[in-house]
Amino acid sequence: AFDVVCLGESMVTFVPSVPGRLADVPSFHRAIGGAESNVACTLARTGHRARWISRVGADGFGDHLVATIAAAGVDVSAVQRDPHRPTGIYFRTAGERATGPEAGPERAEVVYYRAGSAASALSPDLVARADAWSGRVLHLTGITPALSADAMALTRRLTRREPGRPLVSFDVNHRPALWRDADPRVCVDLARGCDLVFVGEDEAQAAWGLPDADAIRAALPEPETLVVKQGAAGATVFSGGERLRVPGLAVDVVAHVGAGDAFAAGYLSAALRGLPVRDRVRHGHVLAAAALTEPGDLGTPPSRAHADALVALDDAAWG
Ligand code: KDG
Repeated sequence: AFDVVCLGESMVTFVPSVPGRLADVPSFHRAIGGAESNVACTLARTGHRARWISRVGADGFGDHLVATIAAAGVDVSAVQRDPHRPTGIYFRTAGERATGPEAGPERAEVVYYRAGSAASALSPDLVARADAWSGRVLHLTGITPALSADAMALTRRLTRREPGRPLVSFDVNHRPALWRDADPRVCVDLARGCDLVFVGEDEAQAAWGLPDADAIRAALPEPETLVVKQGAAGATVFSGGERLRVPGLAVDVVAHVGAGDAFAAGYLSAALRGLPVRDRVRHGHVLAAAALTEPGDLGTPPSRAHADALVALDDAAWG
């Protein structure tokens, strides 16, 4: 059995050679993106048995995704190839800096080419329950229900409370560009069916109009654990009736992309190892800090021993 099964769309992503508006970028280099496979790759690299379930086209981009994710040590045996639909791709701006002399008004731009992709056909009929349930944890995100009616139906099915299911983890991952024709508040209902939920305070405000951690907990009372990420302020975690604030590490942000996935992977890794809740959140912060300080979607996580050493630093180091 696997430690974690991550299900969702991955894309080939094109990272600009220079910062600035997409309109001005002359060239791009190829990388991979996909919130769920990012979590799977990071877990595999930190010593866990991870599986990624998805669909890709029978095309070169699909070959590249499957090969790259497999090379990270992730099981890809349940990934389907669709001869009729392409692999999704996307472009986004690079070089976003929150602090320092380069700080500017520049807004991140994201352009997806994923409508009608192979992964948008993910559906309850195409994903066997035995595969989705083949790990101790099933990790999903709020990106999948935004892909298509089929992918929404699949997410509904997998977030239904049923006897014998694994622990279901859900990262809200609000992507405004995917919710132009639908109401992202549906993710509140989906999250309520999960056991562990990750959400940014900023995205809960944007997607659901909920102002703070306590309002989010009030809307999501069912999950055993709710982790509300609060950027530089750290995170507030609600778990088994407890409410705990866990400050983060201060870093000079190079790019936010991928940090949420790294946080989820760090948290899940520590949870699988049976560490206490505070240290689960600290492991999330450590991996997020590593991702925030480099430009790609999927960074290189610190080793388990290195992360453990950072988590063990005394409170003064932790804001
Ligand atoms: O979490 C990072 C993701 O945004 C990126 O890798 C691509 O999955 C992705 C998406 O849908 O935006």
